[in-house]
Amino acid sequence: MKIFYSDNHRKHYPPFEVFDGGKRVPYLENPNRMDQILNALKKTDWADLNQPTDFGLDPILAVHDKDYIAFLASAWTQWLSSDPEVAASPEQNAFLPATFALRRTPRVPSTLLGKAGYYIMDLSACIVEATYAAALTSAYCALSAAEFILLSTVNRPSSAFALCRPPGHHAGNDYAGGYCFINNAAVAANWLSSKGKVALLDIDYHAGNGTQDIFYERNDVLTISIHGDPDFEYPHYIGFADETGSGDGIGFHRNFPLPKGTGNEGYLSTLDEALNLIKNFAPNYLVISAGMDTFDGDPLGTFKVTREGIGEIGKRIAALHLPTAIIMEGGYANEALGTNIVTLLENFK
Ligand code: SP5
Ligand code: ZN
Repeated sequence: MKIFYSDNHRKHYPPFEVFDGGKRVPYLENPNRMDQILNALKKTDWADLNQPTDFGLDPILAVHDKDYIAFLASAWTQWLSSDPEVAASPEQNAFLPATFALRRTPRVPSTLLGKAGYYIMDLSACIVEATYAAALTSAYCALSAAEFILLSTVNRPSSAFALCRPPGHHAGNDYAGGYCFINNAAVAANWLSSKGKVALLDIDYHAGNGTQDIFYERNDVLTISIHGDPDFEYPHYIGFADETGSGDGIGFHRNFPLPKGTGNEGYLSTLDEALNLIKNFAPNYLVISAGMDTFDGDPLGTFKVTREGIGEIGKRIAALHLPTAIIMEGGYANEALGTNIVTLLENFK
């Protein structure tokens, strides 16, 4: 199986994030996640690791606001030169606002911190020097996987895995959040949408709010997310069952919020509903936002999906026999992450 990965993410390693209650904790979305996955993939005889192609900025700007991308590109440098304390020990710092734009208006502030509260939705999208380059390369991994499934005509519907870090599904057109800066899966799905109908299924534990926002008024990309009910879980304000699209997009977004403690049985019966919607839509291409934080024991999740459950999820998605780009999202039980990803991907090789 074609896998697209780059080491460019490594220096994107903020020294902390902030949890509920103002608790400063080590950054859970860390480079070790990739090492766990790489080690497990290298033990298989089917993982074919490739560097991503540079697609330039156009496919990114087709999904993201240009002023937001310019903000991401320059935020760290500006932050560094704005404060001597940061300049004195940059490695102990991360760029984060403390004030957020509640129900914002279209007016973008002119100052760095004003922009930060406008473009960032929470305290886990920390920006450091290497963040923008890492986010761009991560999107190129997703685009490379999309290009591979588009071009490969050999042996039946093909699939490819984009080992993306940072993840993407919480990033919207003009905002970062939840460890995400550029929405890799949305960039890939939008790129594919010029070649055919696309379905994007998000199986990360958290609602794919960024993806939902980006495609909400479109009917050429069906977006579906299965996740912890936002009534109790991050991102809290979006991802409810009655949000089904607007304008031309009515009926082309679906959310499946599930209760705390959801296990294999509850998850798989919901997955079957989602897969039926995809079958009825009859897409040419499938993009999967593949978060592994539904796994029992994930430090950010409450679900009880087991390794066997993840295998079954992979099997049922693969049974659609669609060209499929699998995009890495979350998953923080690092010691199980490699095995879980291999268990998912085995169904697509
Ligand atoms: C890509 C992805 O999975 N992003 C998830 C970001 C979630 N950030 C929310 C942090 C809320 C912390 N709650 C701590 C609960 C620990 N039991
Ligand atoms: Zn997640």
